[in-house]
Amino acid sequence: MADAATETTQATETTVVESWTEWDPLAHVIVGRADDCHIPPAEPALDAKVPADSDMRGQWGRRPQESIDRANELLDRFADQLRARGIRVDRPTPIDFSEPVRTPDFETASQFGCMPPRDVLLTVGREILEATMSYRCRWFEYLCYRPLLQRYWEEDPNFRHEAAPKPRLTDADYRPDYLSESISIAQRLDWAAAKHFVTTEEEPLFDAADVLRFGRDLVVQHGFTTNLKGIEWLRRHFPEHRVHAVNFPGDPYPIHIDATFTPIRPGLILNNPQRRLPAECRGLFERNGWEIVDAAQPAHNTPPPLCYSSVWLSMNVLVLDPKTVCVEASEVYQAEQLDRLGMEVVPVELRDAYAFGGGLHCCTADVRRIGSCTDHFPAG
Ligand code: DAV
Repeated sequence: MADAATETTQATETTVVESWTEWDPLAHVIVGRADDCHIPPAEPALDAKVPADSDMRGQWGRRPQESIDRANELLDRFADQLRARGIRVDRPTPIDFSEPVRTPDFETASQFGCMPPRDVLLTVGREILEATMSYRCRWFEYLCYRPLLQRYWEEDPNFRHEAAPKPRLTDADYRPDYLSESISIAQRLDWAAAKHFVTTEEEPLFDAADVLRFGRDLVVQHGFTTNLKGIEWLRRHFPEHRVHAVNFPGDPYPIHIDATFTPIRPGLILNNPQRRLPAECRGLFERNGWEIVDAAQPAHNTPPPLCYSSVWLSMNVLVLDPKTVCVEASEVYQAEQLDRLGMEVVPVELRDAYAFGGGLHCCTADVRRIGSCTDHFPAG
């Protein structure tokens, strides 16, 4: 628990929403909650992500209470660790995820949760943008963040609260060939290399966790959860930014960029060695002297039970400032590598919360990092 003095300081602190990068000094952040988290019923985009042999195939419903309590214990402790470093931490307000989602276009029997705010909220400068999302079960997830966003809007006269157009998510958004239960990994890799993803180009779709912020530049993953129209929508929405589409052919389930490509500080990016950035996307980084290094191997051979994410959550780290990074406590190889690269490593226990939506980067969303809109790629 944060002590009373810390709480008081934080409560009286002026709210400023502003964050331009993944690494500027973190001052204010949202940390998700595991409350009431559900395994959602089958739907096209979600099914495409669940491997044929996964323990999640065919089951859905509320997650066991002990696992929810354990995940919340870890998330609360992480929030306290950040507060102890002087970072202001806010938490979302869960809605009833057992409620179905029903719109004129589709219906699904339950929702998901609000552990990973990173998937939903994209902070770019003085704006927080609610992503379209691409899963039906996540249609209403933004509601969990509305109490906070409303408060920021009232407290910070420069805060721009934006929401991307809600997508219709009819069957036309999803490719039927991904519905088969027996797609081989080789087939998936061929499709990923050909940029044949589960989402079609019916309408703009993006999850916020497919976007990385590098000051004036935004790097966006084209994959299952973000389509080319979603990237084009971001380009038109942020006319002062350069928006770069990237894809990672080695990933059979390309959702979210944050276990694949992880900027650590200006000039340094970790890249998943099984999902290397292809040559045609490397120019921007090479011309500007950025180093892209293979991330260390994960410490685990398998993800925890009932988890959507891969073992590469090892590289889903949260940078606190260009010299300090939070790494999951059991990910010893990733910690060693970052230490060797000159970072101070802060271990944070989170593995038992992975199943609720990801790692340290996923379970947070920036409200404020101290910095400005810098051009980190002056050579274009
Ligand atoms: O490797 O399973 C996880 C990303 C979660 N935001 C993976 C990607």
